[in-house]
Amino acid sequence: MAGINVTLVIFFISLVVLTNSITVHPSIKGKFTKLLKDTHWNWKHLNTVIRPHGPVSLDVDVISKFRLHGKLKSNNKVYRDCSEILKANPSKKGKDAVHTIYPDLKNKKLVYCDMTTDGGGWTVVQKRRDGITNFYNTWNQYKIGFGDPKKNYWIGNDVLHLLTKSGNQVLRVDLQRFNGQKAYAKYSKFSVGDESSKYRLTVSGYRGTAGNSLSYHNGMKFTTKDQDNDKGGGNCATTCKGAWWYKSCYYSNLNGQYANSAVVSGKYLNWYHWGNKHEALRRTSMMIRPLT
Ligand SMILES: [Ca+2]
Repeated sequence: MAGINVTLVIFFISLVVLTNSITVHPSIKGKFTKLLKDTHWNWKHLNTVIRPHGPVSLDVDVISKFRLHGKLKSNNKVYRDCSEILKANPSKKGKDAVHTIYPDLKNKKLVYCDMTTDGGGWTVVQKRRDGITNFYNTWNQYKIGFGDPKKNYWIGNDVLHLLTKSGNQVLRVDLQRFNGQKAYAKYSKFSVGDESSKYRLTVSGYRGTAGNSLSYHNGMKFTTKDQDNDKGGGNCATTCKGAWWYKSCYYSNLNGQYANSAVVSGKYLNWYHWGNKHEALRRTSMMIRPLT
């Protein structure tokens, strides 16, 4: 008898902020009490608490000692990614900005949305602008993500898996040299496995102007300085000062060390086939959106 599910749809909620939590406005409690009455059970509404961020959950204690779990559908919309945000809000086209997304519809993540490039709706998963953010990080840091979506960041491999597991995601990589030249690479298929697969990369369907420096990494596991899953003798993350789907070792190294000029060396952020050299790049970004 316990664990009865009720879906309560309320289109407008007003929130009153209390000390450590947010409780539902009395108008909702009234609707909920009515719902309980209509079930002909001996319910008595004692408490309603919702979490301030994410899909709203509701706990209600009842006098019969059963516990009732309900769901509130509010007008605080929850979006899985930037493409959903743009679809629901076409006026955001052309306005790149940081947004909150809910890749699993539960946990939030701050990301940068590119609403301009190639029609917009892109969720940026990697961005390098300058050298202030360290990318020579551990497995766990790459797992959860790090940095600042406004500047330099890695979205996190768990979220990358959640966003791409449906198998219909397009990847776009944008690159800029220190002399200002730009190029891009687009892949019609991009997905990253879960942690048990070591975030294995699946990528195909290249087109673009930068050259295809990612297909070499197709099928590879992710490697960090503290977890060697590559095909090379040593640890490629240590050798190349980054973290990537290294093989032995790379044709792309977008999480490599940041240089302040176009130096040529294997440890910097690089997309080899753009010029066929290990020239350090000034700016990079990787972003995804569903194939349409
Ligand atoms: Ca190795």
